[in-house]
Amino acid sequence: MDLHDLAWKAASGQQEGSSLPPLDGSVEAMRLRILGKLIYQVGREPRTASPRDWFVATAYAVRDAATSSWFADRAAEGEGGKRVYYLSLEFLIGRVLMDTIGNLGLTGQVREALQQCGVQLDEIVLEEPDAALGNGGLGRLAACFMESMSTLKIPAYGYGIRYEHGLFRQVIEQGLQRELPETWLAHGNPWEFPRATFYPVDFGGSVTGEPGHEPTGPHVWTPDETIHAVAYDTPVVGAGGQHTNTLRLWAARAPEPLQLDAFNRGDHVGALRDRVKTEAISRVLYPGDESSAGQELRLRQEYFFASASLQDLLSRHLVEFGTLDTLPDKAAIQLNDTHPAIAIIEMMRLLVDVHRLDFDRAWTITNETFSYTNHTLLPEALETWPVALMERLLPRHMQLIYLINMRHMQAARDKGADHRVLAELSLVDELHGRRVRMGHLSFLGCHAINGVSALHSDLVRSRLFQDMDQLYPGRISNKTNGITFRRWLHRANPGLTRLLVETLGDGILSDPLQMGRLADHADDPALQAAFAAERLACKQRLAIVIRERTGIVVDPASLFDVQVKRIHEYKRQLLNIVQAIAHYRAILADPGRHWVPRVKIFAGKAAPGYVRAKEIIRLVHDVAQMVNNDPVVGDRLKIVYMPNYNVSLAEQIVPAADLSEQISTAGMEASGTGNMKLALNGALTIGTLDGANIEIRDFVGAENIFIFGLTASEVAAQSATGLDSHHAVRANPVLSEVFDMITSGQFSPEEPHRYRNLIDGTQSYDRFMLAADFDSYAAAQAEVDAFWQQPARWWRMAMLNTARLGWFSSDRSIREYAESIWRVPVMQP
Ligand code: 26V
Repeated sequence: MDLHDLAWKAASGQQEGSSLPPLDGSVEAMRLRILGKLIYQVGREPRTASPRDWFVATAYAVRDAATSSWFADRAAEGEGGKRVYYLSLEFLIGRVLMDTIGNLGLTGQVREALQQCGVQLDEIVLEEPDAALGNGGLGRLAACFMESMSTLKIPAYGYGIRYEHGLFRQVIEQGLQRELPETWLAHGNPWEFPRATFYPVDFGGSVTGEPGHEPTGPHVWTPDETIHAVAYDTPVVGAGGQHTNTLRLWAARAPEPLQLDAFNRGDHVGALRDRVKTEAISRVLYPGDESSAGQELRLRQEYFFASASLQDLLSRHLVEFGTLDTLPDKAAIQLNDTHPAIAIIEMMRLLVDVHRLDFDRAWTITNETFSYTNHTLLPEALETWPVALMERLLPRHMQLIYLINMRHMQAARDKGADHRVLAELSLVDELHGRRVRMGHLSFLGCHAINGVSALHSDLVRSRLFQDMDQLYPGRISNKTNGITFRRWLHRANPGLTRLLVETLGDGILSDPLQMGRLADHADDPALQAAFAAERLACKQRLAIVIRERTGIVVDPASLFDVQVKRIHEYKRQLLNIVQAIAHYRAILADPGRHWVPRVKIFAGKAAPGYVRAKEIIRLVHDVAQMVNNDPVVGDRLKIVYMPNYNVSLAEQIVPAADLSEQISTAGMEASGTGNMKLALNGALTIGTLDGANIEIRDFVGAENIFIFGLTASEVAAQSATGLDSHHAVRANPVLSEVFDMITSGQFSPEEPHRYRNLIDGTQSYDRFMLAADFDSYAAAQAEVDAFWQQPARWWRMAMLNTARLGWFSSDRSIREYAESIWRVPVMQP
C-alpha cells in the first residue's frame, strides 16, 4: 500500500473512530495514527507536509498514547490516596517528544513508523521549540522532579504559570548580549489540553469584619479587580509508561474580552486596555535568577497562580472527601522556594473566610500540609514585599499576616526571646522600610523546610534561619538535589548508555546504583578506549555545532573545558576567563613547550539588568577574539562562547565535556545540578567545596576530582576581615599582570577603559574571593593538564565518576521527599 492509500485508510479510520487501530505498541498502529493526525489535525497531506507538520502530527499521536495511562491513573487516584502538589513559578522542561516516547517505550516504533513515511525522527525532533518556562537550576529541578514523581508512581500535580513567553532568546552582537522575546507558543503547543476549568482571582479593594466576629473570624473581602485563571494540562509520562501525572499551568484571562461600549464609541484601543493589563500576568517569565524582582507584576503572578492552584486542589479534595479536616492526610503541598509562599496565607483566607474554619484549626491544617524548599542564601535573592504594596494589592492577606505575626511574636516572647531576637524572627522587617519576609513566612507556615545539598542545608540552619530553628526545632532537613538520568544520560548520551548496558546489563536503566559495578572495569584498557571513543564522537558532533553557531573551528581531540550556567558573579566565570588569560600569556612566553590543547566553552544567559554579568560576557568575547586569532597559539587554546544556552543545547554540550567547571565561591551555590549532569557523563570536575560538589567528591573519591579554593567557613572568616583585595592582587604577579592587561585595554583597544569598572570593582570589593582563590585555581588547572597527559589515569577517573554518580538520580531525591516530608508511599526500584 503506498503512502497516499495509507493516509486515506488512516483518515477514514479517524473519521469512523471504530476502524482506527488502537495504539497497541505496533509500528503499523503508530504509523496510521501519525498519518491520521497529519491529515485531520494538522490539515496536511503527506506529500506536502513540512518537517514541522510531521513533528506536530507525531506529537499528537504520541499524546494519544500517553492519554490512556493518564485516564487510568486518575481513575485510580479516586481511591483515596495522598497527592503531592508541587507549586513552582518555573518549569524548565525543554523539548518533550523524545522524553515522552522514551518513557512510553515507543522510540523504536515511532522511528520506524516515520521512516516508512520517508521521515527521520532525529530531524523532526529539532522542530520542537524548548519549553523554557524557567531561568535555570530551580526550574530545571522542577522538571526533573515531575518526571521522577511519575516514574515512582506518586500521584502528583505540578502547578505553575503558562507563560506566553518563556526565558528570552539570547543573541550576541559584538560581544553584547541582546534579549529577544521567546515565542514557544507561536505555532501552538501539541502537548497541552486547554480546559474549561477556571477560577476567579481577586486583587485590591477593601475588607470588612462580619458583625460580632473576633479578629480571627471570617472577613469579607470586596476586591476591585477579578481575573480568571484558566487551566492548561500537560501529561507527564513516567519511565516505563505505567504512570502519568499532570502539569497544570494557569493562563490569565480577562472576564470580559473587550469593553463593547468603548469599542462602539470608536475607541478600539481603549476597548482592549483592561484586557491587556489583566492578561499581562501570564505574558512573560521574569528573567532574573538570583536577585529579587520586587515588582508589582511579579507579586501579581505569584498570587494569581497560588490562588488558582489552591482553589483547584481544595475543590478536588472536597469533591472526593467532603471535609477539609482530612486535608493534611490527603495532600502535600511543596513550595519551590518562596515564590509561591503567598499560598500559605491564601490557604488561611480560604479556610477561614470561605470555608469558615476556626482560625487555629486552619493554621494547624495549613502547617501540616505545606513544606518549603530553600534554593538560595544570597541576600539579594531573598524575597521581601513592601507592606504598602501588599496592603494595596492583597488587603485581606496583609491582615492575616499581621494576625499570624502577632501570635508568632507572643510565642517567641513566651520562650524568652529578647528584642534583638524578636526583630530577627518577625515576619515584617522593620529596618528596611517595612517589608514582609517571605522566607520567614514560609518557615512559620510549613512543617518541613529543606535545603538542597548537605552544606546548603547546614547553612540554612546556621545562617539564614538560626533563630527560627531555635524556636521551632526539627523542621529543617536536607534533600540533596538530583537529575533525571532518563534525559541526562540515556537520551542525551545514547552511545555511552549503550556501552554501559553492554558492559553492566540493562538493570542500570532502572537502578542507577548498579552503575557502581563499572568501577570493576575502570582499568580495563579496552573499555577505557570504548569510553573515550564515545566521548570523542560527542565532541565531534559538538565541534560541528560550534562551527555552525560561532564560526570557530575547534579540534575535537582537545580537552573540552566547559562552564555552562547562568552568568553570575558568584559562579565566577570571571575567575575562569582571568585564568584563561594567564594561561594564554604562559603559552606566548614559552610557545615551544608542549601545551595540552584546550577548548574553553562558555554558555549562559545574564539577567537583562545585570550590568557586570553582561560585562563578563563581553570580556569573554574580547579575549576569545584575540586568543583564537593569535597564530602563535593555534589549537593550543580556543575560547568559545555558545549563544542562547538552553536545555537542548545543554543536552549537546554535557556528553561532550571532558572538564566540568564548578567554581562558585564556597557557600554561595546552593547545590548545582549541572555539576551532576557533567560528572554522570564522565566529565571530571574542577570545583570548590560548595553545594553538591562536596557530596560528589564524597562519592567519586577525592582522588577523582580537582578541588581547590577556600572553604565556606574560610570565605566567611575572610569576608569578616574585609573585602579589599588590592594588596593580594599586587602581591600576585600573575594576577596583577592579567588585570593590567585587561584594564589597559589590550582586549578592547577601541575602548581601552571598557573593563575598568569590572576589574576595579573586583579589587576594591572582592565579595566573590577571586584574588584569594586565583592561585589554587591555577594550580588545579595545571594538575588537570598533567592528568590529561596520562590517558589511562584520566579515563579511569572519568569512568569512576560515571560509576559513582548513581545516588544523584532525582528518583533518589524524590524518594527522600516522599518518605520524610510528604509521607506518601513510593515504589522501590
Ligand atoms: C529569584 C528570582 C527573583 C525574581 C525574578 C525571578 C527569580 C527567579 C529565581 C530566583 C531564585 C533562584 C534561586 C535558584 O535558582 N537557585 C538554584 O537552585 C538550584 C536548584 O536547587 C540549585 O542547584 C542552584 O545551586 C541554585 O542557585
